[in-house]
Amino acid sequence: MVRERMKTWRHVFKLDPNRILSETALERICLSGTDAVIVGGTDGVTYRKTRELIDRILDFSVECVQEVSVQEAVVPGLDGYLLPVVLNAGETRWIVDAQHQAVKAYGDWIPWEDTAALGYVVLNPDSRVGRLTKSRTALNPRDVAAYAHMAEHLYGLPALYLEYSGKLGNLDMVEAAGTARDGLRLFYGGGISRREEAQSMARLADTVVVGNLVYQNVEAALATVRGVREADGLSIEEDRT
Ligand code: 1GP
Repeated sequence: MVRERMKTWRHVFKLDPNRILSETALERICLSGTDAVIVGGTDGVTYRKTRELIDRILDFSVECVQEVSVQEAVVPGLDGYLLPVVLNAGETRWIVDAQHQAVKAYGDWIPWEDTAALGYVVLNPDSRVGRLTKSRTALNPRDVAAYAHMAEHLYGLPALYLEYSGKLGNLDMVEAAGTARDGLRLFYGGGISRREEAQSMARLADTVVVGNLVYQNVEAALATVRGVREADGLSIEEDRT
């Protein structure tokens, strides 16, 4: 079950079907020791592009799940599917309507045991996802803590995802969510560009997500895996490929 497996993820890479990644870079990412690769994006996500990227990732043994933001782009047969639910979205489309349409369209074919919702709180108003969802980002740590309580106790979501996409997050906000949650898994994503940043976030969040850096500096992206392992008191061999 993806709900259970995601509890073991400390570091994940998020790869965007709409961006170009060389074979060498993809291989290094998949062999990096990360716990999983999430395939998903906000712009220009099509079935063809998603399928092509996923087929390339499936050449490796790393766990690969799809984050479904466009229902037409769903690729069958994967390890898992994550459905974002943007808790602070300004439009119901991103909270319930898109999910309703997807479930209506796919009906009985949805592998529920391998499908989980991710409760997003989008915190960067300038990000593409922030603009698209019209998220209410003027939040303080108490707001974020309340979302964590709601996600866990009202909605029974398996995970809350603090999404700073493109910008490094405020540690107080991450800490507030981390303190408020109990069994809920806390994902953090946004703006990680160095090993030390990954390490700091891994001390506050359960799962650290690295996206953009993969396309900017693959060497630095690989170092974030080591940063997260170091936060756990582990070390992995330097990647010299
Ligand atoms: C994006 O949270 C992820 O959905 C990762 O953010 O691209 O800024 O690393 P970055």
